[in-house]
Parts: sequence; structure tokens; C-alpha cells
Amino acid sequence: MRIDILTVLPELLKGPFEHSILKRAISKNLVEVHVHNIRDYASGRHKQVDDYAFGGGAGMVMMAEPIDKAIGSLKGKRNYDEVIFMTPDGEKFDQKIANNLSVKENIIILCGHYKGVDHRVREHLITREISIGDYVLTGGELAAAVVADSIVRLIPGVISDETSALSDSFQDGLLAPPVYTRPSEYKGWKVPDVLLSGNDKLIGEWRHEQSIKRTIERRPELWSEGSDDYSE
Ligand code: 6GU
Repeated sequence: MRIDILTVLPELLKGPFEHSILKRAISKNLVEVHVHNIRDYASGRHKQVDDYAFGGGAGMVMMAEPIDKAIGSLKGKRNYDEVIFMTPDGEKFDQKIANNLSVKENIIILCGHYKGVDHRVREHLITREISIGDYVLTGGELAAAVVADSIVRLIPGVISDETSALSDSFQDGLLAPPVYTRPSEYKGWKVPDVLLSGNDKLIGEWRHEQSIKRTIERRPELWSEGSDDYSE
């Protein structure tokens, strides 16, 4: 898989891909992540990427031309499955969208900034618009990093134990059960006996019960949405 991220602040996207699991995924060639500065596609002496909004109002708007040129340059080299725009008024990101994107070959992620982008970009170039939640960030960069992280970890081979992505919270519509590690007792705080029993069947049942209990307590709306699948 290849992810191309377009931004006016490439520095903001350096860190997330240079560490730990994402770094290893990149060095194992399981994924390529390329960050492009939209300003490199701007014309004129000032390399302008934003301008005042027609009709007035506060805030600058990202111009269509540099974005069109950046996307056009990428599309000239390979086919893209999706051109995603990160924006607070997009579709709310969730595990289902992450799963869907993780099987794509090539995707472009455009990070919004300022007051937004010239709407013609959204009308003519963008195939999908994503928000990471109902709050406003200063730009789409951190949101793009969130989306890229959640997609990349689903690519087979990225997480050492492949089954661990399948047992994530949300993957089966349930929150994950509690986990513990050594020592079995710390300051008198005990690990549940069942986890030390060595009985895989009992442990599996306990984890499933805990998942259901935590989902009902913490995220009742997830339980009612998914309950059809677990009615047997
Ligand atoms: Cl994708 N962008 C911005 N600027 N704010 C957000 C967001 C995206 N998702 C939630 N808030």
C-alpha cells in the first residue's frame, strides 16, 4: 500500500511515521508513506497557496491550482483508489472505514487548513471526505496521521501477532477486555484468578464476558448497534 499525504505543513507529519510500528512497517516495505508540500506546486514568486474568500469573511482559503497540480502529478504516476480530504464536516471516521481503506492499493490524503479549500477541489478531485470526530483541529494533519496509523496497523505483517488486530476494541463491535502482566500481585492488587488458571476455554469466556460488560457500561450505543450479530 502507498499513502501520499498533501499538506502545507509537512513538518507536522514527520514524527508519526518515524517511530515504532509505523517505522517498521515502512522499513519492511509493507507500506510507503510520502508527505508532499503543496507549496512545491504553487506558482509565482510567492508560491502562494491560499487567498481571501470570495464574498468576504475572515480566514484564508486554500487555492485550487496548487492542490490540483499536486494531485495531478501523483495521478500521472499511478492510479489512486481514493483521494481523501480531511475535514471536520466529513464522514465520521471509524473502524469500518479503517478496514475498508486498509485493503486499498494507493490513496491520497489531502489535509485541509485555514478556512478550508476552494470548494471546486472537493467537487472535482476528492472521492471521500473524513472527519475524526466532532471537534475542530487547526488543520487536517493530525487527523491524517490518525487515519494513516489506523489503516497501516491493519496491513498483514505490520503487527507481529496478526490476530491482535482482529481482537482490537471495535473490530467485533465490542470494547477490549482488561489485560494484565507480571507480577500477579502488586501492592496487594491481584490479577483475576481465571487468567492464571491456564484454562484457555475459561479465559476465553471470561474475556468475552468482560468485553460485553464493558461495552454495555461504557458504550451502550455500540452494544445496541451490534447486538443483532450477537443475538444467538
Ligand atoms: Cl479531518 N480536520 C480538522 N481541521 N478538524 C477536525 C478534523 C479534521 N476531524 C475532526 N476535527
